[in-house]
Amino acid sequence: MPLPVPVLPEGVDPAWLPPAAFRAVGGRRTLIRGSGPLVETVHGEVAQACQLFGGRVVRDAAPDGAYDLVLGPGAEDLGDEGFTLAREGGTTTVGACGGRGLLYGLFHVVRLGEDAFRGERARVVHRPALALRMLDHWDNVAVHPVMGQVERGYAGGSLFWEDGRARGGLERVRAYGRLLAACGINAVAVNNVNVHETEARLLTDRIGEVARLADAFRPYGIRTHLSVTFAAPMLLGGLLTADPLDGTVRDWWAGATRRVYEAIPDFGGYVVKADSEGRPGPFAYGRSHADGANMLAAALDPFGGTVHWRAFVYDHRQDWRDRTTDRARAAYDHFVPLDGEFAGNAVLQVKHGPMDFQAREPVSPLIGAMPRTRLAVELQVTQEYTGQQRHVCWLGPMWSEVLRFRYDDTRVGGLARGGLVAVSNAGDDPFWTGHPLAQANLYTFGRLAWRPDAGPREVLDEWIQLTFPDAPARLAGGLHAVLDGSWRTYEKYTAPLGVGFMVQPGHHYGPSVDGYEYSPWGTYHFADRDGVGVDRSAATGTGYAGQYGKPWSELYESPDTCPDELLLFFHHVPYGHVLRSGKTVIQHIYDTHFEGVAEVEEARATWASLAGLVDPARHARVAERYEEQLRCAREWRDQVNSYFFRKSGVPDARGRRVY
Ligand code: GCW
Repeated sequence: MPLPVPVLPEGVDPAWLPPAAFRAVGGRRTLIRGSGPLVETVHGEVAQACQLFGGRVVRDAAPDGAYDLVLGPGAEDLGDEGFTLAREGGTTTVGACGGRGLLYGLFHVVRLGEDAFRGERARVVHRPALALRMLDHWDNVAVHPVMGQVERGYAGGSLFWEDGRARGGLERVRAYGRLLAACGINAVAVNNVNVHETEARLLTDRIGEVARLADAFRPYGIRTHLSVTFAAPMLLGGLLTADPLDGTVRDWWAGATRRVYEAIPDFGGYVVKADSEGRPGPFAYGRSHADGANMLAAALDPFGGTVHWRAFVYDHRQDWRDRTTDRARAAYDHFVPLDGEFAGNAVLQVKHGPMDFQAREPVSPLIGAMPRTRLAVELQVTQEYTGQQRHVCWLGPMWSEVLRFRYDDTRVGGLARGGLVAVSNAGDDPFWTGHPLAQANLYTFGRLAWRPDAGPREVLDEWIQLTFPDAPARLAGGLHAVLDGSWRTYEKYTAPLGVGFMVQPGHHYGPSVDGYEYSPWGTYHFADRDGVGVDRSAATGTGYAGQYGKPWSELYESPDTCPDELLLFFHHVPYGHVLRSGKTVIQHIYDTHFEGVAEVEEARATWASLAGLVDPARHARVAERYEEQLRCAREWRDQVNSYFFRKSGVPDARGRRVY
């Protein structure tokens, strides 16, 4: 029986799967062959498309030339997720040996639209570069007094949890799973890595609620994961310890995990934030993070599950007077000595930068330094430090730079054998992501996880074509104009030259140059009357630059060779220091801040000119957010420029207004 396509609740935006995106498929004759639950999903998709556009879908007949599209078992083993695509003699053929592969093949045809049915196509094999393409939701079940329901969430409440429990109706969760499958995502963690007391129970007596979410995701090939607290044996099991080498603790985890699999046979595994920002962990027992991760890996192993152990471990109670401790060093210092000690089903999940999702950071040196460990790289789709979905900031180019970064001869995208993970930006907002254009970030993440070397601009093209299927060239051009350079624009009007963290403490929105300067979080810029930046060189600084292999360690070591955009991350330099661009640091600060605001003004005008080409509700929502982005960008410009003018006493060479 074909599985009906989830029905979007009234008023919810179809994002990149509007009905019109299915026109090419829906107007044709399709044959579907094979069996299994995901084949029923595929059938449901094609059947609905045919209903809309007058085509026809047949099951399990012989492929006899009467069909425009044949979706069915392929000739070779491409794993569960791969598929082939070819076109010959007027028939387009998708071959796959797994249900997921067939579904991904169908969505690929949808992306191609009419092109899928033109001319001839030599057979091409499509296979994801990374087996795990995962979204972590920082959703709380109970609304947290400080963080709200979704920690760092800018898109309303949780898609999963409402009034303290899993939502009653899960049609929207099914629709979310469908959107995710259409961009290649295959795993979701349904609760915050900061596991509070209510959420801890999802592992045990409340696992039934997680099982219902898993049921909603399964038809679109998505496995469900759960964040758990390391202290669970004490909190939930009444034990007196959570020591990972203690027999009773290990037994407790084995039993709890067995019961999880009784409820969710295809459960993906656990996500753990331990010894990080106050969360419990193995350090309390004098054990290593490999001991902690391996205990959970052992509990999951009989069932094929994986533990995602986060490497975000640093001292968040640092004394700002202490210049010897460098937060950027922490993950490497903690984890590199453990290389080779992690179990085969333990994945070390590493943030892409050494600090914390700033608009500009170097790529974490840890990623290239653990060849005997399965690593997953973690990105942040939710825009905590990049405008909180009030600002347009398309992160495709940033992620692409990260994924293409080469340590010696291997790219990050190749080192991430454990997968690519991101913190989701979706919530129960009618546009899913608060800012309608932030949908592009979610889509781009999925596609880059499938193919880390894909060109981000082409991915954006796909998103535009799917989301606005009948877009005239002027609309597509306008969308590129406002999105393509938006990350660089954001970088320009916020913290300069890689220094980071000049944000308002706590909520992290808007400027506060010294907001984190005297804090315990390890986030400093050290600006004084003579200069600014953090000396992280090996020769005179914290030694962080020495955590890279060559050529990076050498390149970052000297201000003469360090790339401009990271200069203040690696070096403390005088305001008059001349950048590789030929400008002084202080003039660069002034210029980029004026430029950044001018670029936002231009983008706002471009968007205004697209009225009439975009549906009015979406147009209005974006227009309204541009007003806020511009207000905030001006605030950034004036605070940052004034701050550095007052510190340095050096006026803007172009005499513009600085306060
Ligand atoms: O960026 C910081 C956020 C925290 C978050 C933490 C983490 C979930 O400000 O809100 O906690 O990172 O990644 O664990």
